[in-house]
Amino acid sequence: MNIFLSSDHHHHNPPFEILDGRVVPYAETPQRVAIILAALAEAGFAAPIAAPPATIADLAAIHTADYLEYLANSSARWQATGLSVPVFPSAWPLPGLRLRSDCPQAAAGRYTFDLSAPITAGTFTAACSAAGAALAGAAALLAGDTRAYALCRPPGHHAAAAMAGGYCYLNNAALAADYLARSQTSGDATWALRSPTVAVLDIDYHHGNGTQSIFYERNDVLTVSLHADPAYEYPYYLGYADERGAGAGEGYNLNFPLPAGTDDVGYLSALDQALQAIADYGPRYLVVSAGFDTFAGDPLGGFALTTEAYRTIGRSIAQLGLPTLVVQEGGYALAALGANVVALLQGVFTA
Ligand code: SP5
Ligand code: ZN
Repeated sequence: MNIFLSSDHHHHNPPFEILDGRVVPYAETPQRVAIILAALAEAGFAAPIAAPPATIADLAAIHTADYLEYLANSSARWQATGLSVPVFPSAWPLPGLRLRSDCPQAAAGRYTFDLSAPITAGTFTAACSAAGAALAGAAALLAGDTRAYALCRPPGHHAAAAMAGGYCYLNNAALAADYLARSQTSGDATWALRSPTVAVLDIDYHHGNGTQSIFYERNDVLTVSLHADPAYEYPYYLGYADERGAGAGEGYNLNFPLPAGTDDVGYLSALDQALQAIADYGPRYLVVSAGFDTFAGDPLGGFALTTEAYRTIGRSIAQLGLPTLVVQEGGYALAALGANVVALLQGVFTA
């Protein structure tokens, strides 16, 4: 079992975000990775491997060329116009409005869906590093490892093909899942004639709207998400139970919106249903979008999970018996983050 680290993550450290109408310190900090690394070392996990950054060609598997060009160059363009970074949108080309302007402000609205994804000079470098860690984890599974953990920062599950939001710029888990789904497995008669199928299980507190949208019309990647009901929680516009996929992907997206205050018992019972759906699908690989903002003390969350729940979640995931890549997403209760990650990984890796 290897741990892959986005070693360039610290280049991304925005000073603030705008949350529910207030300027607040940015919750998705470099300190999160430092805390997780210290806890993993303390628990006896092997030292992490620094993954090479993803290339534009790697990213183009999921993201559009114009969006990648925007991520790479928007902060320089913003500054060249006399604006100071970070890049934040202040207007959006919503239906009925026209996107004709070449201004960097117009592009910011086109490619960002909220006020939690500012772009600084180092954001793209960090995001490529996170995507590289996820792809290295996927490659480890293809090479025969049964478990891997990608310590990605910034996280990814809110990022769509051409949209940043919710601390996410590149969809690390989606890149890994797509890479696995496109792989050709040699020397295995059962799978030699077709590409393998993949399930993505998203256990972050927030719905993985980016991951859902990327795979919505595909049946080779089953997407399953447990999250706070979007009727009362971010991202509000996606994540409802009646969103089940479209076209060839109909039936291959499953949402489990959960009530405020969901505790270990309620969560684990929904998880059992989610895992049963994955078992019924019978994928070759599993990618877990692992957020820890379901923890009782999380400043952004409203669930009540305990540290022990993450160990149980990990064990239940392991019981699927699938080669599994765990990808780091959210989790902002810093005092418990290390213990929660260790508990999940011990559950996954030692079951
Ligand atoms: C990766 C990830 O976890 N991103 C989360 C981004 C959430 N941003 C907006 C959250 C709005 C929450 N409203 C406050 C709820 C306090 N209980
Ligand atoms: Zn989250």
